[in-house]
Amino acid sequence: MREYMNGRIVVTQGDITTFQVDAIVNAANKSLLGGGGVDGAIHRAAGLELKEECRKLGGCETGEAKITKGYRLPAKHVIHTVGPVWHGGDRDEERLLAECYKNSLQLAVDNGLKTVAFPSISTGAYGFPIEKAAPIAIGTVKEFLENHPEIEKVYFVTFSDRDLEVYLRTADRILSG
Ligand code: AR6
Repeated sequence: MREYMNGRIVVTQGDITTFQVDAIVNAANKSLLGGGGVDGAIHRAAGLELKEECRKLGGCETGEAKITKGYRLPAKHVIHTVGPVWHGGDRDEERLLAECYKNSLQLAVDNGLKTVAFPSISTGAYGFPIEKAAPIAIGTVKEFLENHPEIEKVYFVTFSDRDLEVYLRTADRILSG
């Protein structure tokens, strides 16, 4: 298993639904009622109670985040965030993606959570290029952690081999300088 660790940030590969952390982040859609990709995997693993709680949340705007319990997941909570759909880069996509990471971590802090695992938000069905998304993800989290010592560990959980390579290269560039 290839992994990169620098301080409180870990880049790794795997199925995020297996992570035993205070919260895993879900790359959801505005309805928060489930879908494909990592969202589908999380809902399948958590069980139907997750959808019942999500139904009460009244959806979520792009860039924002909402929290639920983890139900049958090993993770205690799920933080649901809605990434931007990539339209070419001129619709504020980069700022909105950074907001997803910031608002998810702020919600973790507000709830006293210390370990958080992120998937690569927006880079699947929503089409955000991974080469552009990875530095936003890692750079935004790095900056947040500098101001929030209470978060102990953040995992970037990549799924494909190619995404892992991009994240490893990006982490090396941004974090070990
Ligand atoms: N663990 C970790 N990462 C995963 C897993 C998993 N089990 N499964 C997929 N990925 P996507 P988006 C990776 O499409 O682009 C949904 O239908 C996947 O390889 O899940 O933000 C929602 O309901 C990719 O790298 O999310 C929305 O409608 C990354 O997760 C829409 O897709 C994100 O891909 C959101 O699209």
